[in-house]
Amino acid sequence: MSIQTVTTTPFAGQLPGTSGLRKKVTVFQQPHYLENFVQALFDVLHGDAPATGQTLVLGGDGRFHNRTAVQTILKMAAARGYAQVLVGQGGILSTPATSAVIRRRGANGGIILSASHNPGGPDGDFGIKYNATNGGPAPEKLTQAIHERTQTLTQYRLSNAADIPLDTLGTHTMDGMAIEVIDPVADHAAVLRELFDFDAIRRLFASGFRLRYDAMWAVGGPYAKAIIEGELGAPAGTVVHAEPKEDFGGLHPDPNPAYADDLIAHLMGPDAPDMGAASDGDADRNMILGRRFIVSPSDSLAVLAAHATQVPGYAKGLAGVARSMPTSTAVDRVAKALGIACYETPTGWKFFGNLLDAGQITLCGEESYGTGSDHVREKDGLWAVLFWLNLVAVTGQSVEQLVRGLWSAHGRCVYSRHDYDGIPTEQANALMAELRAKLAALGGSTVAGQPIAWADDFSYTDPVDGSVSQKQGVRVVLQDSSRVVFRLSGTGTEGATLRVYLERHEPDAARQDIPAQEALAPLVALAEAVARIRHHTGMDAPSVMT
Ligand code: VG1
Ligand code: CO
Repeated sequence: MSIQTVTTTPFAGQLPGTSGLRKKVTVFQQPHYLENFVQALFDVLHGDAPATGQTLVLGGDGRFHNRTAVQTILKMAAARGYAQVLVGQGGILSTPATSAVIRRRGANGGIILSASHNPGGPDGDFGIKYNATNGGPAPEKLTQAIHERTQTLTQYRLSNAADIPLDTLGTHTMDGMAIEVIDPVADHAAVLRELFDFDAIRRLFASGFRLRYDAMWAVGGPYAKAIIEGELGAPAGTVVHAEPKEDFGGLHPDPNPAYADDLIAHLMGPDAPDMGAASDGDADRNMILGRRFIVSPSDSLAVLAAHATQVPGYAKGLAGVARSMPTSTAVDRVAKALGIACYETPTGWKFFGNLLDAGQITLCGEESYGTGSDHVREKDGLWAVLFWLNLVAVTGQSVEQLVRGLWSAHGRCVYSRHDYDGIPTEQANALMAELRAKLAALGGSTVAGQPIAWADDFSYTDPVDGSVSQKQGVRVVLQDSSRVVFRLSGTGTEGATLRVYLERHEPDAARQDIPAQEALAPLVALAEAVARIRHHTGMDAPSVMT
């Protein structure tokens, strides 16, 4: 055995946020930084014991520093006594694919190297997250324990072995630990094949249906190419920007109308395809577009729930559904009509895990372009695209018709999110503190001409394990149930991002085509009046509106 013990000292701030630990690449490049975090993770998972007999899954979204980090973690896993590591070829595994591999191979857990939708490259962001044996993101109790451990670490251990060749499939041994370089697509594809009517989708493409799938130069490319072009017969070139690049071509791999502007241009253009789709850095997010029609992620979740029984994997119906608190109430209305439960959780996929494990929900989603089901324990971009393709194929309706069907049955939840990026942290905290201090007085008052029914700071008690998460977002709800939600992002790496979520229900079909920003203008005025966004941030307008 050639294991070395390295003396180290703690780094401040190794606290995972909404989804893992995210920092600038330059922070992760500091000597001992990644090692400290991984050692803390292993210490929390295994205490003083070696990880005898255990299997770890390892991969990332291919961004800059991915390969270096993979080699380091392999050496640390070997030193920890893991029996086996399953690593994606080229160090690549999308987030949903990692979840699929953990579950199908019965692994004990997995490490995903990704900062998801954050930009990459030497000046960009890097990230690391741990998924447990159910394939889902580590719960808060675990991430908290890891953070505490990072504060007391004095040493870490790693093998002196040479790097492993990652680009070819095969098996290796490192200090007694087996390493298998696996096909990153196979397990995920097997899971998806069981859920959807691939024959119906094949017929759809054969009939001339045109899709443009923008992988945003990120990890979704290889998966979408293999399944949509390879298996489902979509013409070559259906999946664009398909080759994962270390810097995502210098772009934000964030599928929303602001950053996927190239896709929007194609779908709005004269020769627009029938459907557009995009996925993010680690391919867990999805954006869906119809021809000259943008689908709001909250509506997407509601449409999938409403039509789920038309897809083979959900033919028996849904146990229940869940959405993150800021996500629109469109899915609540569908759930009510179906007679199934709808849960409201804090932002972040980790909060769906217990409900999925307990069989209380089948579908879940977030306003941030995330949708998924109990097939894995992560949101899943390709899954959502296949679900939509399957629905279009079997209903004969276009993307737009499916969404309009939702609106005519349940009214339209007009929705938008306004992000204010790069606010100095103290100023963002001051804004939230001032808002929180006002909450008690807001209920029953009238602000900017609008009667407020109630206001609170969202607190969640997990219905399965009873754990409580407080301060999950400030809600200001009007008498007509319109609402504004305020929270600070937990995924950024520079200053703070304020997210303002706006929702208003429009039952009147004649008014459902009013552009969202226009329909929501009174709520924007309300948000400014209660939170004094201009005063605290110095910004006149949001950085991004989705
Ligand atoms: C954002 C989204 C949240 C999502 C998270 C991770 O978090 O709002 O809904 O779960 O990103 O998505 P925050 O704290 O910045 O609002 V991903 O695709 O970046 O892993
Ligand atoms: Co992501």
